[in-house]
Amino acid sequence: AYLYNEPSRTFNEYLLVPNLTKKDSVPDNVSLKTPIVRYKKGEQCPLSTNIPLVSAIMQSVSDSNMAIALARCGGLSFVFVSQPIEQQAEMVRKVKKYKAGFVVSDSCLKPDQTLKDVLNLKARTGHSTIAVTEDGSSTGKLLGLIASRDYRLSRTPLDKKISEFMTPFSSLIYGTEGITLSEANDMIWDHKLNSLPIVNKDQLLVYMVFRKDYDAHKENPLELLDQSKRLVVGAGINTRDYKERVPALVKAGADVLCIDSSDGYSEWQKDTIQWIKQEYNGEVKVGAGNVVDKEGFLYLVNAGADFVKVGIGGGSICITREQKGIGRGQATSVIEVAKARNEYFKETGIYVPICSDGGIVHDYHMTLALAMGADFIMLGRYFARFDESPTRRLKMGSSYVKEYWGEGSNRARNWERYDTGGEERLEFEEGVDSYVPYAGSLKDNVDIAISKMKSTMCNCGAVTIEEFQKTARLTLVSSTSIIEGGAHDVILKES
Ligand code: MZP
Repeated sequence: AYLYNEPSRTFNEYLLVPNLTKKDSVPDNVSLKTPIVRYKKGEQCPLSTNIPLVSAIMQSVSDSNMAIALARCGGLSFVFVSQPIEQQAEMVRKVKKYKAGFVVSDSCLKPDQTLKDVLNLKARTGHSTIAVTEDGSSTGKLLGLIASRDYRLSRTPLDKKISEFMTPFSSLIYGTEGITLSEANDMIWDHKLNSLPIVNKDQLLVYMVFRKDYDAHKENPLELLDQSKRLVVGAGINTRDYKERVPALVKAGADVLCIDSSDGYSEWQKDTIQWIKQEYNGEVKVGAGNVVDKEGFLYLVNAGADFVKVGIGGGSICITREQKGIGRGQATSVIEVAKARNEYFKETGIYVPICSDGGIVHDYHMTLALAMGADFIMLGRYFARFDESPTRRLKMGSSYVKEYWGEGSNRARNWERYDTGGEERLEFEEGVDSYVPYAGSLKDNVDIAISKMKSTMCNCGAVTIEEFQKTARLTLVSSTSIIEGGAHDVILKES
């Protein structure tokens, strides 16, 4: 057997060492935009997200509700695969009903105004809103109005309600054709955001993703409106029924697929990727994994994978290492695969993003994963704790918990994920059924995690993920310095 000389390591064993913080290295200047699928040097990545977080391909994490909430925050969900094909496709369709767009103007609003009228009011009001017109022209009929975060909303209860929904990346349309603005207002006041009414099938009341980096001086809002897109959603697939599942998901509008498996270094994955690439002339994007080393990465990349997912055995609900004795420390896996990704880019001019999957316990682990070279991060436990996850919330003692179970548990029965070509059943469990502490809304938690991430990047003098990956300096920590890192040698006051 080949023996690795160094132990494989986890996120907990590393810290970042600050670099020079320049005066313009401030959180507002940090962009967390990140590529999701492969692209050629000098070309634009065909699919990127505004924050580097994606939700796990799991029954207890990623349904349409989670996908809508996360896409609104600038991330992406992969709807779980361990369900009937039509049911999964329906979840994808549900997410795709929502539109994302990028139009910004500073203006005041009235439902019978044209966009031109609205723009003319800009100077007088100083309000920042987004207007959407039927034909995208400034004289077209006004379809909707979006309040951006900057919109100084405080005068009416509706204003307050709308501002509650805002994230740094999102905005809300609250008008639509066929109804007056005040009617739209009433509807929103009465409904939760995730159940916004569809007042007219053709003119959906839709949610818009507001680009944080929008620059009103450089970009024409009307041009950005023709580019108006629907919310982005991914979907998991397996290496068994892909010939039926993939066409259904593609038809439903999935933007990207990902083969979901605990061990991706297999000929099954190669066959699946190649079938998809041939069948759709290379146009359908598909990620693969999971792998933990250079060999696995290159195998999937050469098979045509659009991104590669990294991690075996590090998931919070995962007992693969205990059951089968395979796996590798997550930090070491990410570092090695990122190195292989960079070498491959240098040799071929093709950049294949990598996703660190599983094992994130603290928010700062996300930042470490990026520094180690991950382009984006997949999380299960993290998202399972929020209102938007599909599982039950229960009271346990004096606190609330949410259910969270692994795809390799008897509860999920996702034998395809652990398939080694044998019988069509889960022969033994590789995951557990558990509870996680309930943590409130996704938006509140993601906002905090993102702000910590940006703050750390500023400490390290980086304002983009690419720059951070290149310049970050990581140090291993001893077990005693981990103790030093928490509050120590003080008597904590009761909170
Ligand atoms: P975590 O964010 O909860 O630590 O890990 C989530 C990841 O664990 C998933 O994205 C998936 O790769 C992996 N997973 C899901 N189910 C199991 C299992 O039952 C598992 N063993 O390991």
